[in-house]
Amino acid sequence: MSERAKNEIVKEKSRLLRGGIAEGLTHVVTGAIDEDDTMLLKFHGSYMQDDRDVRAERTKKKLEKAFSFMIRLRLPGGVVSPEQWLKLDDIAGTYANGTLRLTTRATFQYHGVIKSNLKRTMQAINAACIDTIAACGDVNRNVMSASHPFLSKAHKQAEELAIAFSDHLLPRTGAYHEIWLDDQKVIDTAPATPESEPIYGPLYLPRKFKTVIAVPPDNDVDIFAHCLGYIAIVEKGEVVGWNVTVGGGMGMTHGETDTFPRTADMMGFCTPEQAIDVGEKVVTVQRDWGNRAVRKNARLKYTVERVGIDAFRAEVEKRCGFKLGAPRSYSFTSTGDPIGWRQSLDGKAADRKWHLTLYVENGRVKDTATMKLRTALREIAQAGGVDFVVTSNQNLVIANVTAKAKPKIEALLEKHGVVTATSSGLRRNAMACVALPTCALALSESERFLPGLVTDLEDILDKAGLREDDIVIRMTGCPNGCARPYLAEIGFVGRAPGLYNLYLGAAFDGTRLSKIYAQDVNREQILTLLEPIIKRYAKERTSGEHFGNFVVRAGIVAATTAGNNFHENVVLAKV
Ligand code: SRM
Ligand code: SF4
Repeated sequence: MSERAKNEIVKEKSRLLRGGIAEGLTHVVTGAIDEDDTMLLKFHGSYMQDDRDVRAERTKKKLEKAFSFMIRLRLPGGVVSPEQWLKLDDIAGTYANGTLRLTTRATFQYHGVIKSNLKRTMQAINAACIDTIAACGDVNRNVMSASHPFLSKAHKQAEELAIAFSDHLLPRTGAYHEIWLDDQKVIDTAPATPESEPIYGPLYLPRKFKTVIAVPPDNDVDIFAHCLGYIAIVEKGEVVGWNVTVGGGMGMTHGETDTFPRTADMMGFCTPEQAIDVGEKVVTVQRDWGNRAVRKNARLKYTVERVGIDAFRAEVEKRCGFKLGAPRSYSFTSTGDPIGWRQSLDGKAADRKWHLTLYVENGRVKDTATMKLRTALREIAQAGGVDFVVTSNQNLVIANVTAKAKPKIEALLEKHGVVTATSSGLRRNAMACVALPTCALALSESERFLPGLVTDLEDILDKAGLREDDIVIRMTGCPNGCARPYLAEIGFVGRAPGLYNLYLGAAFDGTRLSKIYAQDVNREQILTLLEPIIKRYAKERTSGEHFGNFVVRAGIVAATTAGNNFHENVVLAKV
């Protein structure tokens, strides 16, 4: 590994993530910032983008691209108070494009913030006692935990670990506070010893690093898609320890078989007291062993694939100074969110609070002519007395509702045309990444395309009598996998405008990846290909058999095994 990836040099020269960001913000002749600084900006939670809908027209007119910035919040555990909701909503209207975007990693994104408003927006976010530090970049990013922290004591413990681990791995540089907050400490994220990075070192990690925490039987966080995962082992309502997984990830590049999605390996069991230490050591092993020469192979999944789980575990144990236990038994049932009302599991029945999981199409909180979701949520926040929780499926939980307040919330949602049920089991389990017009890497539409395709598929499901069946469907506008499409029973990955690769056969509980079934298919071809499979599924499935398991059993696609042979045994359908 003699040569280093360009990002490594940018990080090294950055003076702990400062670079020229502060100065670049003052240049008024351009809406952009310097290329090296765009890399560093990610560590501060923001990406420079341009509106791709108008890119060609502006190029023709010899105008600069329509630059703006996406901002992602760090929100471990995903909970915001009504007061915070109101502030976040204000920011969406004042500085962003009038929408809040709930992400597949259970936080918020703003789109369309122009350079001259970037600092003000960062300050407004921090004034809501939320920050954006390390929401992106080569660091431990936002930590996701099971979507219902208020459901039981164990769920709360998962949220607490998410917050503690996220805080423990925050970069210690003072750059963030210096650039965005003029060194004003709004919340306690400012470092005690600003100018050293005791865990990361000056080069931070070779690549992004993602941590999640699951509470079985729900695998809503898609534990096997992430670098580091903790699975709660619960006895008598308490977490007695965590099974630890390492080496999952989704991203790949079309046509490059040395890049691939991978499900995480089980590394072992640790006690609650050991959890943060074990996670920190996983991070430091990846810091030292990760590939800093070839960025496309720099994620932890490639390190684990290269050295093997036994060698990786041995190094983590050596650094911890203790051995991990054998993994305890657990089982997952699904990766989706149970849409609708749900009551806390702990406590006396009469005292248990209610939680409403709202399906938010592709996570976009906005007002339309028929459905005023943003207004409804604003009014619910104004009334107070609830919490909001962003889920890892881009949905939103209105949490901690009393039995008395329940009908009021329902009435408010109804008043603004917000439907609390989904039109089908397919839509309930649908997710699409942002893609066009903001994502620089999008090869095709996703968020703006999937809802219509689901409507078309609903007609086919209707004919097969499957409208209410839960089937996981996900789409991304490129192979990076932001909506975890390779863990969907039906997955689409963008190839070019209007064309997608179709993947089938992932397990409903998130334990097995899919396989490619057809390449470069358009909307019509997708429907033609899926109709007979859906009909066959309706006729031939065994009791309780999920779609992904059926297509593997029926030999429509081969199974991707635990060995992650994603690119092997592929037989493409003829179109
Ligand atoms: Fe992602 C890059 C959006 C979850 C894998 N992702 C991007 C960027 C920032 C494009 C870019 O680099 O210029 C996208 C911004 C689009 C926009 O306009 O907002 C983007 N990713 C998203 C979000 C917003 C999708 C969504 O619709 O919700 C999700 C934000 C999560 C968050 O809150 O932190 C999002 N991205 C994911 C996930 C899912 C997950 O983590 O559970 C993955 C797959 C898991 C994984 O990391 O392996 C994912 N995003 C990527 C990759 C591929 C990484 C790789 O290993 O190859 C990229 C590209 C990159 O890093 O070079 C990427
Ligand atoms: Fe953009 Fe690709 Fe991620 Fe979709 S999957 S948001 S197109 S990077």
